[in-house]
Amino acid sequence: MDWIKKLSLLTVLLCIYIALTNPNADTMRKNSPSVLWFPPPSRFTRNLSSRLMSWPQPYDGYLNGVDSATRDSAESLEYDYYRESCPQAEKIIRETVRQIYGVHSGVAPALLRLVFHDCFIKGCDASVLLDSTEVMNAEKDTPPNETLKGFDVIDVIKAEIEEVCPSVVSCADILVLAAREGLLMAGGPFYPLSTGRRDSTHSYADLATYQLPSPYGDLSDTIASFGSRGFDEREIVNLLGAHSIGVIHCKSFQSRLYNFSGTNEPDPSLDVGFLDLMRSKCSKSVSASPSLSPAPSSSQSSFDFSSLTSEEPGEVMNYEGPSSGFGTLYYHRLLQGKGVLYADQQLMVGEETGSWVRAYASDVSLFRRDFAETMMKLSNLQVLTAPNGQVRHSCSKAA
Ligand code: HEM
Ligand SMILES: *[C@@H]1O[C@H](CO)[C@@H](O)[C@H](O)[C@H]1NC(C)=O
Ligand SMILES: *[C@@H]1O[C@H](CO)[C@@H](O)[C@H](O)[C@H]1NC(C)=O
Ligand SMILES: CC(=O)N[C@H]1CO[C@H](CO)[C@@H](O)[C@@H]1O
Repeated sequence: MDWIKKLSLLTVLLCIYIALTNPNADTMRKNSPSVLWFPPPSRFTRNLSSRLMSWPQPYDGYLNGVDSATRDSAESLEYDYYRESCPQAEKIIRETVRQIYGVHSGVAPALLRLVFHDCFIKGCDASVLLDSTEVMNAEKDTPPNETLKGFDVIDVIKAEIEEVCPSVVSCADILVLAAREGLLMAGGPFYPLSTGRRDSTHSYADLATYQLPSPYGDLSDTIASFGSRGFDEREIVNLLGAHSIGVIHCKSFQSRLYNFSGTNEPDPSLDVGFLDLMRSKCSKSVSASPSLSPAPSSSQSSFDFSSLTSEEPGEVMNYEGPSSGFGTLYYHRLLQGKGVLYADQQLMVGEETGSWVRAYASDVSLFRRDFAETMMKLSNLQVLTAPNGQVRHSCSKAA
């Protein structure tokens, strides 16, 4: 009996060794900034060895509220799926995002938000990237998608990849991988992602209009929206930590300041000092107030992404700067009643969500570990895999 145990232990160790030394797989990258992804304790890592050999697989709890097709598809993703068909793909994505980040740090929040909008509507199938056609209204042309950015970034990456391996790497994979690189550059945690997602042929404008959570949603709305996709309260509080970076434009919170729910009064839950501050940044008529977006970088730069250099006024969320603990200040501000969006501040209304806000505010490494985990889960939501879907040649057009 004993030798059987020893043999299986040896096999396990060998698998771990192979996983860690695979040159194309960036499982534990040595020089990634600050925090390496590592399986956090408790519910995430019941079993480190099986975890290491089966990254693509979601952990328990993932499946709550998600149909079985989803489970099967997420499990048919593969680690380093393009190792033979396009071994350069992940490197091209990483390097392009890094170069762009050097001139436009706004690329990180832009891609992160794009993943959220893609994965929430019919799964991570790049449906958010499609343009409208004569017969189809696209998700990107619906109200919740106003100010979505980063489409041009995806196009640049896709074009570079198409040069070396045409029609092999899906837009859906490019999007989640690029967002991960951007997050890393912005000081966020690393997380491993498996690949093999395929692209949809359709974009779901109706779903995007009604199913994306509203910035004016009550806590119960937010919980319902995320809950139907298998996210619990802890994960909701955690994912909204994405609002640590990027820009929120006046439009998205203006009626909180002047005319909340048609009352002609500000949101009564707003602290008076904070209300004044927000009003000074965001006047009643939006166009008159100054821009608070990060200064657009030099137009001489080789990357001139119009979508990343918005001139509209808004509230910059990354008070912290890229090197400080990504996430902390967002939660501290909620504790002080200074959430920018109504939906953000609502997290303090619930007992359980409120306690997670406190937990993350006081333990940044807990936040980062959970964030790595929830981003994996978000990036694996209802993916399309072969033989379904397609690989687009241009991300904005069905092949
Ligand atoms: C209740 C859920 C959510 C609501 C209501 C919401 C709403 C919004 C709104 C209104 C904006 C500002 C858009 C603008 O004014 O330009 C925004 C920005 C952003 N959201 Fe969310 N969001 C939610 C969840 C998430 C999640 C889950 C993520 C990612 C994991 C995310 C990532 C971002 C990022 C990074 C930005 C900044 C975008 C940029 O600067 O380009 N959000 N969100
Ligand atoms: C660890 O994972 C292996 C493979 O999935 C499984 O056979 C084993 O029972 C697990 N051990 C524990 C303690 O969960
Ligand atoms: C306040 O909002 C309500 C409903 O959205 C609208 O009917 C009303 O005209 C607004 N008041 C002002 C002063 O803009
Ligand atoms: C980035 C983008 O495509 N935004 C679109 C969002 O939807 C509105 C219509 O509601 C379009 O006008 C925007 O162009």
